[in-house]
Amino acid sequence: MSNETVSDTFDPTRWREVEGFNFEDITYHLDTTGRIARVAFDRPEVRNAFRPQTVDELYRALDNARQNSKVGVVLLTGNGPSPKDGGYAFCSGGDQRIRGRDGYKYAEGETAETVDPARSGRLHILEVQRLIRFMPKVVISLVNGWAAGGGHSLYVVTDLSVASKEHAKFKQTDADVGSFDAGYGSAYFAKQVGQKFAREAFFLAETYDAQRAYEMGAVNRVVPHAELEAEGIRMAETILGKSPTAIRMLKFAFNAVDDGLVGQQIFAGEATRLAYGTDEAVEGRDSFLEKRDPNWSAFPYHY
Ligand code: S0N
Repeated sequence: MSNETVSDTFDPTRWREVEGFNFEDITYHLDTTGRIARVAFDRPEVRNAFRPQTVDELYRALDNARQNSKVGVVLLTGNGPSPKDGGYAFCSGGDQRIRGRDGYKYAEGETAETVDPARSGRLHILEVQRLIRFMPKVVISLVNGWAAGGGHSLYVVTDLSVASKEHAKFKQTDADVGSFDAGYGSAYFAKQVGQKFAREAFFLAETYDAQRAYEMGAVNRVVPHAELEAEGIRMAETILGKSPTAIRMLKFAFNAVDDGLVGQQIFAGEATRLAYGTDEAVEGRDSFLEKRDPNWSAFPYHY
């Protein structure tokens, strides 16, 4: 496992690269305890814009973290600064250089004729948004620089956000480039900050800074840039001191009210899993397997 520095906020003594992925557009690390994952955009020369490959890699890393039963918290951030001009970015959204007229995103050398529609990943950043939303772990965005367009939507969808005092900048540019995230990126953002500001952010696309984001309740904390990842790790360690089941049920409870039947389904799935652990559910299973009527007499209708 390599632990070379990937970003100016990265402490190489805390992290080990997760082996076996050979990612090009992101980096994926676990901390030395194996309980915190760090996933970072790694295209600082384009302000961490995502191309289809980036989104594929992001999904794979996040899903790996989701399935790792030791990992309880995921930090999502952007590596940097840019070697070209020193600029900082969390993520500047979809890579506009390879955006096709039909909505597909082409890889280098691909054309409308050669692209495989199944691989071109049309709008599949939304699958990443849903993975962040639905994974049973806390996802914390560490906004180290620009959060623009689809990058703005990504920080919105994370559970908690910490912003760099010096470098975090926010700008919802979707409408500038003929794009619109009409789901979590806008409607859920409005739930966080209120309708008036959310509409202003999209309709005017003016830059707002970390302090403004904090005052609106869009980010939880603003910290000096040099302390960004340390603060993320501190928050993660605090969360890891709490009951995994309680944190999971709380996350899904917070989600449920905005996620309709899908939110109810996810919360209910966790409730069912908990119920399976009771003597009552065991009696139901055993009565079926033993081909007898269930005996519910030991189980109260009211506690
Ligand atoms: C981020 C901004 C404000 C930073 O400005 P700054 O610091 O002045 O830097 P620049 O000189 O502008 O940029 C430095 C270099 O980086 C390149 N670059 C920056 N952003 C992108 C980008 N998104 N795509 C490609 N290249 C980018 C610059 O070109 C420059 O390169 P050089 O040095 O070679 O000139 C500023 O950069 C900015 O405004 N960026 C564009 C932000 C933007 O409009 N993003 C796209 C918004 N739309 C989306 O993200 C789509 C949303 C989306 O993906 C989605 C939503 C819902 C459903 C599906 C989807 C989906 O498409 O999958």
